[in-house]
Amino acid sequence: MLSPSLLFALAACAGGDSPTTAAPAAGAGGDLASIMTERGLTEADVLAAAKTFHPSGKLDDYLIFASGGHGGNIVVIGVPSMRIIKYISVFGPEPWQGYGYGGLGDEVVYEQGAQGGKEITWGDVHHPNLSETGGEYDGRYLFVNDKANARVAVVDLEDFMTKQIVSNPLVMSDHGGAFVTPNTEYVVETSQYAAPLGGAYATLDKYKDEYRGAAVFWKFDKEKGRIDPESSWAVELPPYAQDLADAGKLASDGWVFINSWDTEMSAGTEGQGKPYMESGASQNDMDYLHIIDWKKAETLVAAGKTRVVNGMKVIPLDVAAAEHVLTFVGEPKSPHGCDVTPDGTAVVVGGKLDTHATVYDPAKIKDLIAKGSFSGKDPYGVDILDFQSAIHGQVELGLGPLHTVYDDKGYAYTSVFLDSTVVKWNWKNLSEAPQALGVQYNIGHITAAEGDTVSPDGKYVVAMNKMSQDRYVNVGPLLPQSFQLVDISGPEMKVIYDLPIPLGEPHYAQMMKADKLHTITAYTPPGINPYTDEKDAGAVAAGEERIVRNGKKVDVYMSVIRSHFAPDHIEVNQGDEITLHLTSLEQALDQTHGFAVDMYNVNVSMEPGRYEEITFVADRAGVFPFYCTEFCSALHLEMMGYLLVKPTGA
Ligand code: K7E
Ligand code: CUA
Repeated sequence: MLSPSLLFALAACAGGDSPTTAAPAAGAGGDLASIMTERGLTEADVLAAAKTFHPSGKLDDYLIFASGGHGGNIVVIGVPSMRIIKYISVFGPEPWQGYGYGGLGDEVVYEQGAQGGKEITWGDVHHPNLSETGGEYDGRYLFVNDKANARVAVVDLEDFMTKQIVSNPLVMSDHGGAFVTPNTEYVVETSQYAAPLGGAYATLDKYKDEYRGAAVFWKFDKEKGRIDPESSWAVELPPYAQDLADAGKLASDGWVFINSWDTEMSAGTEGQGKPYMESGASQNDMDYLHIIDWKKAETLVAAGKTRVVNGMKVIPLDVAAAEHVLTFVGEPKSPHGCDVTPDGTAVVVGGKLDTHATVYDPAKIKDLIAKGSFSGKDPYGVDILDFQSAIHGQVELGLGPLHTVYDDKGYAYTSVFLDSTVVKWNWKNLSEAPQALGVQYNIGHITAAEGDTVSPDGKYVVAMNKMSQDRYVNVGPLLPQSFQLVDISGPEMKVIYDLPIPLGEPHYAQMMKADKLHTITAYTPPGINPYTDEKDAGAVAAGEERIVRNGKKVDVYMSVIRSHFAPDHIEVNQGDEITLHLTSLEQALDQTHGFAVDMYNVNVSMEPGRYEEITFVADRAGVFPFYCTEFCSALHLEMMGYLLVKPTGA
């Protein structure tokens, strides 16, 4: 094995501009210097490779949980290798994980995920957030929002499965979510485009009177690992197109900050020749940063100062304004990101149509509210704080600053969209000159190692780029999104890896130390229902397999183990309702089977020890092989059976 110093020496001697000094052609083997020459690699390239390359079997230090955008899923990526390790299906069916093809997961993806009685089978995943304890990622749960259909999902990180989807009963689309308060007391989901609350109807000329936003505080039960909709509540907001949001922590715990960008209350042309929203919503010099005192809101909810809309308790806008549960402060026009610093003493808001990042001071904000020192009121009676009195300062970062993340040394890293840069700057000492790193291209979002906790790690930032025009082989007009791993450990930032993301636009990600996970390798004892975490009443041990017929209802209690299904022969009459109760008797690591019934759109994944249940009507007569879809053993092909559906009248 090459020592690092030898590797760098080789790299150095092969660097420079004179490829002709190259030694013999590298061919299949070759030494480092000749390979560098042949491939046109610089010393910096080789260093980047050494920082990211993982020899087979070496594990990553961090995991990124990235939104899969319109894919409706989560992408799990190792850092620093940038290897994709898993997709977690959330809002749409996914065949390999057997999610949405007849098994128990159908209840989550189709029933819980329904909105207003409509089955919805995709999502626009925006912002994954990990559960926190004391402001640190605790490795237990992951929450994501679906902007398109105003939903929030709960993923259990013991088995990386989506366990719950809650459908927002108030708003039609969300954006500021799913972010958590520092002990995961709440998973917060705030609206994006205003609409009458609860799915009501009103024409656009009633926009100011009847259209509203809302901040929903979903109560999370850490013991059960589920959101408790009964104990959840919301704060009614004006129709200002609320945008990104974040929860205060440490010094600012108890507060939530939400951007907005349509204080003009433009609703587009309205078919009346008014300006399009892009211009209508960009008239005012200032929009409003919403400041919510959620601890005070809790006392109002407890005191019954709410009205119920579509089943959810809502603190009405006038009550929220009068009690200062909701207060505003101006923010430069059309802001986007809203990111609280690790110590909670500042909130950074990105400008979008402004070249600055604005640093708010929550201590000043609290003080102004306590003193009743306001500079005005909005049309809904919400008090507005004086902008200059509420900020620590502003820093010029370039064209289109969006999102901000943090390191362990007091620096902020902001994605600057139009300039295509990551800008590193000191959020305390605003006079220190910012440093920009070009990325490829049009960075939208950004994530940092442990970046949203009270103690970020530094080391890595990932630029989540919207455009990738010349980075990969062209694969047609729909290009992949692109992640670039940035090494921030030294005095200068460096891009050290490019990863294409070809399944949707990732809108955010969080990066957690991998050793915080407590994943299981099997469901123990066999027969655990992953949605109840308990051994299911329908589970069987070896020898208990059976078929129970009750009129037209047939229950099949089946075991699954290398390399057979027992029973492997099921005979029913056309029109019978079949329920298959499947128990994997496996406990060994990685011994997953699949179970698919040909022609019946039935397909589940049987991880070791897992219980699955599939109910369907045998409405098509014929002979239908069922088989294992994972190459699980040398006799995998033999792991099959027959479903015989006898035609009516035969
Ligand atoms: Cu910058 Cu949700 Cu993409 Cu907004 S995040 S779109
Ligand atoms: Cu079990 Cu293939």
